[in-house]
Amino acid sequence: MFEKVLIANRGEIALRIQRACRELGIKTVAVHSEADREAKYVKLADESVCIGPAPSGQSYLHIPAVISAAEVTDAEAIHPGYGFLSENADFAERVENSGFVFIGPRPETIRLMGDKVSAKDAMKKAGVPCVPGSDGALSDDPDEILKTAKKIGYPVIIKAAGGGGGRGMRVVHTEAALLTSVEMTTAEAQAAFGNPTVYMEKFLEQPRHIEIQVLADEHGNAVYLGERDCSMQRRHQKVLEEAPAPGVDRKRIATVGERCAEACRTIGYRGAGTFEFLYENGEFYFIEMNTRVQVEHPVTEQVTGIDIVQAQLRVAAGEKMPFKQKDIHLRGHSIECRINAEDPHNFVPSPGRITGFHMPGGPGVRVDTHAYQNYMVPPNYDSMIGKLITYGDTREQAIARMRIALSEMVVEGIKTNIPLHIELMNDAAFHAGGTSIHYLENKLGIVSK
Ligand code: MV4
Repeated sequence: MFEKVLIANRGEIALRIQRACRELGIKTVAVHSEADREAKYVKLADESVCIGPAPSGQSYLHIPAVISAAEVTDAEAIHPGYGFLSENADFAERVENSGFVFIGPRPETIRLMGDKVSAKDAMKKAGVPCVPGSDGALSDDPDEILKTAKKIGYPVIIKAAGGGGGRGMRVVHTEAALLTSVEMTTAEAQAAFGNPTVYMEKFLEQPRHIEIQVLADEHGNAVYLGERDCSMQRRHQKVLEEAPAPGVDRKRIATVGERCAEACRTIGYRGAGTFEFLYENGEFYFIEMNTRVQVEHPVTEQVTGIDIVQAQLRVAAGEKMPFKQKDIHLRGHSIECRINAEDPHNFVPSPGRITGFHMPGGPGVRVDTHAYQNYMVPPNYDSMIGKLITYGDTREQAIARMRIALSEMVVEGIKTNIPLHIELMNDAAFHAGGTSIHYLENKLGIVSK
């Protein structure tokens, strides 16, 4: 196992990774910007290095600063967390070329999955069910484009190969609108990602967003850790996630999960990863793969009993996974509410000093946060200040515990989205389970795109 790991991230995930390292006897190096100097998790780390001013472009995204910090502290490996440099193949490559271990997949894998056309192509070849579409990049011949759309059937969606996570897409409802839409998406893709490649898919109107967590080692072992339902979202920001996904046939999950694990073996995947699917009318359709640990990993930890961050550290150190698929059993239900420093009505960020802070507890309650009484939420980063995760034998019990935990939670001095979560815990459609990706935006009165 590593002796010392550098954590190239901030906030709750920096603390989460630090705790996993500590449990494995690994020393930690925190890197931080000037805005995060006083953060408690920075003080808790064995060592810390200031890597630049508050703007993330000059600190958390500044590759030479992160690598220099690893050099001066003599760290052996770098954990990128989520966001920032976590899915940057060039960063992973430079980490490795500087003699450090990148805690994640090989740079080639990150690159393969970063290009959504090559990702989908690889997954289709590996037997993962995909959304019907153009099978590769869209031709630049107008007749071919029209023919492809006719074969798929309208509505279709045009997506940028360099996009993902909701960036660079356009829905097309009629043949008359197709060619200009393709042209516009191509131009935007070139401008935004430096890659004009676009592809076409059947547009699914009311899907759910369900993802499958995988874990793979360097010795050809790969498992899936069940699924998460992440359909409750607003403008591509997840608000609440749960595991398992309510009302989905377990046999279908097992089949698709096994395909994901098999795909990992085929491409030589290493580490934790997530297969994102759209789910509609009982069928799964692969859209993208995430090659990092995700914000919502705790709900999977709660229902599997597996510490995903520890597993990342172990497989990065070359260990064999200590479990096989037959050892993995889902038990109970878990829900995560993302707690954001924002106005619950208009979602405008609300940074500032937390003047009152009390966290809930009791059976089946987990709080992952770096915040505390008097903590100053900086205005420079994502507004998420923590996650409230509950567990129960049943979904009803997890919801009941969430409702109680939310009522106990006190965050004063800034606005938070706690009132929104309280409202969701009393929402009839949420109670029924299985709402689509458009449910929350419609409930909030936003006309979805
Ligand atoms: C889609 C889709 C419907 N049909 N693809 C948005 C984010 C990116 N990861 C893929 N996205 C979508 N792709 C087809 N063929 C609808 C979305 C989508 C969405 C997906 C997941 C979570 C939230 C979403 C919100 C709007 C649109």
